Amino acid sequence: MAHFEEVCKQSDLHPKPAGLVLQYGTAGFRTSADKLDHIMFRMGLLATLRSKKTKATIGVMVTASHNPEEDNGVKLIDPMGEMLTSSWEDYATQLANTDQNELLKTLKDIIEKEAVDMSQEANVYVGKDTRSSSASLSQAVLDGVKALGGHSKDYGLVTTPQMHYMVCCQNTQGKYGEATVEGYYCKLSQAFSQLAKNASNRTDDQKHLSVDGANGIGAIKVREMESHLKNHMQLSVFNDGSRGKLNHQCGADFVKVQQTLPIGIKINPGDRCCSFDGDADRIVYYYTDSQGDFHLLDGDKIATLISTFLKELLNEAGLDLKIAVVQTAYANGSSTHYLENTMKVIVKCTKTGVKHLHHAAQEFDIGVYFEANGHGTVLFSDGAEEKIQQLANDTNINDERKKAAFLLQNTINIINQTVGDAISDMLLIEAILAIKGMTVQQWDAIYSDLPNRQLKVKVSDRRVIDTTDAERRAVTPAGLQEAIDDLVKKYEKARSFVRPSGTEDVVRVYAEADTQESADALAHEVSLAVY
Ligand code: NG1
Ligand code: ZN
Repeated sequence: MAHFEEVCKQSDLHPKPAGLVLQYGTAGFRTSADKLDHIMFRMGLLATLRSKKTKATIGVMVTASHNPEEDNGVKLIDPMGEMLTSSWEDYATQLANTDQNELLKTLKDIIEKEAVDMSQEANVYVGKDTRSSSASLSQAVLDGVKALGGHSKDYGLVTTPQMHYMVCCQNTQGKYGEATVEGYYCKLSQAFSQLAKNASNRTDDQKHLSVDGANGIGAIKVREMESHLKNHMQLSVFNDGSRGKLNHQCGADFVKVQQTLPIGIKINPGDRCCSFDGDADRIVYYYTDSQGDFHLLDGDKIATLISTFLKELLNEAGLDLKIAVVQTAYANGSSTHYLENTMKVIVKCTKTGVKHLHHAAQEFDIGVYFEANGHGTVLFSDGAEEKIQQLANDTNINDERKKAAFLLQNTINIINQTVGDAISDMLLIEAILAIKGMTVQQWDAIYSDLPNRQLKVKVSDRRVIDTTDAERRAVTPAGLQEAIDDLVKKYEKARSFVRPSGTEDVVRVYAEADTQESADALAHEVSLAVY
């Protein structure tokens, strides 16, 4: 077939460096940008096949999120805006690693195995972050789509969650919203202004939020969003890419892991601030107190705020819907304790990686999921959305129930249910704080975090560590878990675990304990046990 000849011809322009082996992991492919041209071309091919197979539009996002500017990466987005299904992750890895002269054979194997109808039309949406390498790499994706005869739409610079949103909108025939960046801003800003109506008069100070854009795409997009929010919010955007380097000493990952302010942000004690990561799918909040001490409100605090708000609304609305919070092993022990024992919601722990949390959250009427690093969202089942809709349309209910149903309806609209979204999460958090008349300090005081520490350990082969129980226990190498258990026993309120990173060539160590000194010491001792 003519397309296969074209694939051969074009793939010679995107050659694979000899000996390079990469794996499609939790965050797709991610490595230094100079190794990725052939990967991008081949992911254009794969996205085209996936589109033919699903008879739907598929998304491709070129980004390496919070990694340094020199890196890049790529992720495929499935029809409902979710992460690429696991069985196709293997095809992605096969295609990425096959030698130049075997590419066609590998491609044909996938076509045969999946019985892809090659006469079916294919549509692929492509987006990219602000990295200097992203322009040529996203062009390589477009080349791949074209070589196999697919149609593509280049969204240019967008956040990762915006790309997920576009794909979902397109495949649900506009039911989720309009598949344009403008449509995204309109949907979210309308929901925000409806929610903000329920906040008592806010001062300019209360409307003010400082945003660290990580010198990335989020800074550009939050400014575009702001113009749609009229006078409902006042943003000061720092690290907007005009001077600093992407993710360098700034952004959500830096702030969370270093537990400190990002570079370049000028704030007063008590000011509410947040940081996005490099592709704006994560957000963390923070402030400094009058002593200059830094206070972080991470994904766990965000999940607690959102689930408390939703639980209260469900009570007021008189709706019997099951709400759960999904976390990972990195969730602070205090948050899990508070959610289970004070709020009395179901808490589930899954393996690291958004797709695991997303799937677990789908099992409930309302599933709030957040990684401690600030990646998360809320999922409403179809049944839950219907019940809320019905109640909002019911003319025979009292004003309190009506108001709760209205707030729930607009909460659904402000949330990007396809994936964690810094801009959408920020708007929801701001709306909740405004409606509850809560300061960032009051939010922080809901529970106190256990002091904690995260470390990275470089080992010769991180795959020798295998884990179980949602990554909270190591099964190999022999003796490691016993050594960790012995170290943990030395400290109060302590917990520690190790796991191989899915995105970096390191082993991650996490420890928490009653004091920062103990958490630091435990993390250090456990990292020595990993060698
Ligand atoms: P790894 O490198 O597997 O720990 C990191 C984050 C994940 C997730 C992915 C994808 C931590 C501890 N890990 O995974 O939560 O966000 O990156 O970006 O934050
Ligand atoms: Zn990200």
